[in-house]
Amino acid sequence: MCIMTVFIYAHPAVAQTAAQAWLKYHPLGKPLTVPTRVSTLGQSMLEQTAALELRRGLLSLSGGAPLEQGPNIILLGTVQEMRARQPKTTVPSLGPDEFLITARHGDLAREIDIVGGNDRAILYGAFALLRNLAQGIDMSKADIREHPAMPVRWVDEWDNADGSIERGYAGRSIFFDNGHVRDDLAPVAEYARLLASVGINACNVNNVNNAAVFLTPQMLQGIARIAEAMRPYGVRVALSVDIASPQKIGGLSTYDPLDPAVKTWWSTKVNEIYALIPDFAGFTVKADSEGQPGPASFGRTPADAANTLATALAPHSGVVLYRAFVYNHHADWRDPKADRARAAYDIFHPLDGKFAPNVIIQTKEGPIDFQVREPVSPLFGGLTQTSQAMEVQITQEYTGQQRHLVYLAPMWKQVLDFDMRVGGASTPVREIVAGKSFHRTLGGMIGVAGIGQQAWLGSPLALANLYAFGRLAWNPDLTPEQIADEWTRQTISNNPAVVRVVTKMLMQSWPAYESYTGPLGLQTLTDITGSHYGPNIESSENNGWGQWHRANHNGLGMDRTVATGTGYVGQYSPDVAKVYESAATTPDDLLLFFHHVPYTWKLHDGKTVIQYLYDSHYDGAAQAAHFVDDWESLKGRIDPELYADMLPRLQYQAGHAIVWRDAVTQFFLKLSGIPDDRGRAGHYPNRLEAETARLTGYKVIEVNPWEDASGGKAVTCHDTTSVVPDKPEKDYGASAPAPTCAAEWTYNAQPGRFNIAVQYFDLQGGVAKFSLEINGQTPTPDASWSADATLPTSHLHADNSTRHIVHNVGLKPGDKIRIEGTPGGTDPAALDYIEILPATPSQ
Ligand code: GCV
Repeated sequence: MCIMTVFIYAHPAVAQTAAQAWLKYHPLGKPLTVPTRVSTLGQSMLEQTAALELRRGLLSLSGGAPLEQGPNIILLGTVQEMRARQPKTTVPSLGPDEFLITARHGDLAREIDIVGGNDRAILYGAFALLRNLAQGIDMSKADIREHPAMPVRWVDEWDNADGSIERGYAGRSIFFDNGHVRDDLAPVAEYARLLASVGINACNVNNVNNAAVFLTPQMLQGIARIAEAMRPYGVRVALSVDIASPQKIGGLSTYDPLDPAVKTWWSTKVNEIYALIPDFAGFTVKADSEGQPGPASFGRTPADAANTLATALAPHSGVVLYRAFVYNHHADWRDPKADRARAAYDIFHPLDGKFAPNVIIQTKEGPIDFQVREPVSPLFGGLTQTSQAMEVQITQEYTGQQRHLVYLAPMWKQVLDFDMRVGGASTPVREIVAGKSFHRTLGGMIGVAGIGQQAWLGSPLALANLYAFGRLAWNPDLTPEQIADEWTRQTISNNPAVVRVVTKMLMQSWPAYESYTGPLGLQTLTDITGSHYGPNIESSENNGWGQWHRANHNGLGMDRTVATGTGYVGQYSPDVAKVYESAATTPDDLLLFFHHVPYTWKLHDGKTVIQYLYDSHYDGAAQAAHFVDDWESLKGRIDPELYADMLPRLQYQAGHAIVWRDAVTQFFLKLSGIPDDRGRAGHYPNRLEAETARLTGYKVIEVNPWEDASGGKAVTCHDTTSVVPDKPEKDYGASAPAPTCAAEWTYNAQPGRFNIAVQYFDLQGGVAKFSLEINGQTPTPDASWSADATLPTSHLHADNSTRHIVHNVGLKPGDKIRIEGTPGGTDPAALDYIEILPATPSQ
């Protein structure tokens, strides 16, 4: 028997650390309920990592108290090692990644055993013990046995070799820069710690688009360094591959997956990879999709392509994650039978049973593309002889891009719990992807993470999504509330009042976002051909991308029924199809995904669709404003830096929710011609439009799309009268002095104290400056500000429409309210309106 005790622990000096996320280990302020001497029975790398992590965590949780030297220990080992040490004790057999945490109390010593079914399970057990301790849970009588629900628990990064990240909102890549793997991979190791702490076991490091360069010998050397940085945490590296690589980088004249030379090329390449990275996890493939090459060019199927790769990987136990995200993005929008939602099932269902055993079909949770709400992809029920994985998006491409608080676990959980009723039996998605329903050995969950150099996901609360993804992939029976509670306790505070507020905010955030961006199954009403961020309702129509909502003067929604529509509903099992085929039985939150109905269609509670659209947008925006109040209630009770970091983000969100609300309600008011019962849509009594002000220098312009500005118009401090989409505005850089423009109104209502909300456009390419004066005087310190945010789209658009509030300003009839705007760079200091609101103190 050999008990190894390692005393030395060196803290790596890393700029970006796991402590910026949930591995903070705040001192508990009370004695720990476990021993703090940590010993290992074996010498494997993962066992040693587990010991180091425990020492590091215990030291921090105990507030720096020296670790014990006495007889009490936490003992780590595999099942075999524990059995050898304690022949008289029964140590149960454990599966891969399964662990036990058991407390024993002898006469002379206390002991916590962490036993793993393999080395990695010991690390998972160590993190589980720390997770519990960090939440203040008494572990002195620990008796925990856990195993992951599914074998494949991967994150995918969409990082490009140049260091940019597709759909990433947290700065540049931690892996790549300028065509190479970065020299400093310390943040990669920190990322692996984070991933391992929630049981994620592989990371695909590159974008599914334009992947060929990642298989060059020079790049593979770098990938091997990434694998080395992640290996101590049991996180294996995978790569996205371009199916045309044999031609693009291999010099072959074809990439036909059935061509013998192509097959040999892949086998040789795979052998080269495994010589460098013996624990390489496998390949992810995006083919015949959104311009990526694929087997269809040779009349071959996805199974032909996947199996060629799988054959090359099989001798090394590697897997192929072949994405079902294959569709025609040049669909005919005039064809009422065309339907992008059908594509995955139409293409992959006929291939069921034709894939090699180490192929997993990776299907996005819904049939379109990570919209704020979609039904569950019918393909989960359509592959019973093929392993499957569900792909979700942690990076918030269509859900607010981390500028909006949107906790996605409740959405993922609904999908996991959805019963596909295959063969009329209970087959929830969580059991299908775990491989249980159809007895598959592989399966799992993939999260598109999008982490970058800016504090991992850019916004602190967005990290709850990365955490929740790992926890659900480990145990899909956890509830989103439980996960939010765990995350908050580890990240922010164990104070029950704080936990209550943060958990409530997280839980309310997805419903809120849905209600102001795309309720009733309309999908996110965003700029489909552009940023995927702000509203642009018609952008999804009249093009081949297929994210159609079919809104016209009479009604809206897409008819996907078998009887009269695209037939998509028929892809579900009969039990599910029966519910969706009829508008009367379809749940309201998916009504418009499945049915085209008149605006006056009555929902289940009797409210009309149009009135629901108005109400939900006003309620959602009000909810976003409440998040600010909720957060303000935490002042003095949480870390001041976190408080100060999050507050302006939530204030921004509250303003942008109003932009969304007004765009969608104005749009449908005009299209339907049916007024809002409550008189709100299109009526803004406290608003003074910039185009009605006395303007000095400012010019009135039409905003495109019109609904992105109040009344469709704005003013811009440029000598142009129109704005060319996505072309930079005139540059007022160093050479030309920026003019200052002004908009002035005379106040004409009740005297009193007010907040003045200024709605302006914060464009890229420079920092415009604004100031507000009352009768020539600056009323408050917050009356001057800079438009210095980084927002999408280089022309006036709801993407960059931003609200600044000047608080608690005294006004009386006859007062002159003046806004001065000074362009900076290509930002023309454009203004939409001001709004006079009841006063609140500034924070
Ligand atoms: C990586 C959506 C995104 C694309 C992404 C694609 C995919 O279309 O907008 O950026 O490409 O999904 O999942 O492949």
